Amino acid sequence: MNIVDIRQQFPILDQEVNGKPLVYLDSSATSQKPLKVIEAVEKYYREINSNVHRGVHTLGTRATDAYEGAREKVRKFINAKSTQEVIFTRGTTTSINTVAASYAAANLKEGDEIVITYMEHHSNIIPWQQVARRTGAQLKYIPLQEDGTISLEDVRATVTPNTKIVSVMQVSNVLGVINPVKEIAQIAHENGAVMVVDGAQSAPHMKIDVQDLDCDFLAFSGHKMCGPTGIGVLYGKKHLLEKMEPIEFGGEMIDFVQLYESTWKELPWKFEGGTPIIAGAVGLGAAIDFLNEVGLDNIAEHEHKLAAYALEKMSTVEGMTIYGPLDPAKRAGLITFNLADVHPHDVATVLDAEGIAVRAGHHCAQPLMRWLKASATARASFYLYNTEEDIDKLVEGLVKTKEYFSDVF
Ligand code: 7TS
Repeated sequence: MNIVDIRQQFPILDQEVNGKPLVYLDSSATSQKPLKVIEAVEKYYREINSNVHRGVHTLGTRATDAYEGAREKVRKFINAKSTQEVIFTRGTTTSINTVAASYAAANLKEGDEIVITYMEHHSNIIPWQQVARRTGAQLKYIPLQEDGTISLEDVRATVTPNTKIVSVMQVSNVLGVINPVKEIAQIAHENGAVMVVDGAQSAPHMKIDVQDLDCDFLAFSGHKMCGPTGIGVLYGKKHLLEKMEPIEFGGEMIDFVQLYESTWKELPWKFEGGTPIIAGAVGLGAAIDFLNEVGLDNIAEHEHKLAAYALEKMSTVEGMTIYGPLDPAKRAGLITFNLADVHPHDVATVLDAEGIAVRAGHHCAQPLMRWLKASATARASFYLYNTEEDIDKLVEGLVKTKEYFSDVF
């Protein structure tokens, strides 16, 4: 599929915002949705909608097949051994909270350690703070190098035989760095810890093979990878998930219910209490078909080129500070920046008037913002539908912003 065909799949891109053609550079927050996904969700509601795993009627069977078919697509997408290892959740946040509330709460005690990094998203910090508080375990941070990357020496120095959980993002939503999670998983395992990977910013953009990474858990969100909001995935190794208790109890997840005790369904359903996110899963399945059709390697290459182009062009704007490594080889497709003393919200407002959507704020990474010594930053993030022309418009917009706030230069 060439870029014209790809863009045609995204009807939302074909509109004017504030009288200018929309330039959408906020895909790290949420991606746009291709027709394939919109149509799959519509077809589900028009033709299939019914509850799953319950009735014997035909629509119920079709809905169950569609839901479980989506699970198989996810399994293949991440190369899990079995669909029993693929749990549908609301998104990355719920997936990480499930590991913290179920696995960590049951297995951690005083003296144990949980290791994360300074660059984590709040949803990979707060669940661990909470479980550390409840169990008496200690939360430790792997420091960052000057350019925002992680060194394996620092990982080795932080992870000890007392470490029970290591949880790291594969791609940073602020620095754009790609972390060596496979090597970190190996260090975690040498110390007897389990490895959790936050794949929110990697699963949409690069091929992930959970068996090759040898991670114990992987969390990601459908809405960042062309799928609907409200659906996400928790992958876990079967032998770990089998020993874990569900965190939501009710319909769908039980086997037998007695008056005073109950037993659970087998994996993965014991973690999917209540009516599941059926249309969301169907939409995610269609998103995976779409991403496979374009090719994850092609998407990664396209974004890599865009990031290299953006780094080069944006660096020419006077007063520009770019966060994270300047070597494009170390980065994924997003660039976080500040323009002299102009507040990032002002940058985003001027760009919005030009039809350009970027994000401004702390990007749910306040500890990292403090490490960067920035109270807030602006961020442009790219996906398969972005072009060099989008980046040219961003740079033009930034020059305009600079002129607009010329008194601070
Ligand atoms: N982890 C990372 C690395 C993320 O970037 C995000 C969302 C999450 C977890 C949480 O995902 P959710 O789908 O459960 O909300 N990141 C962003 C962002 O960068 N801007 O808006 C949301």
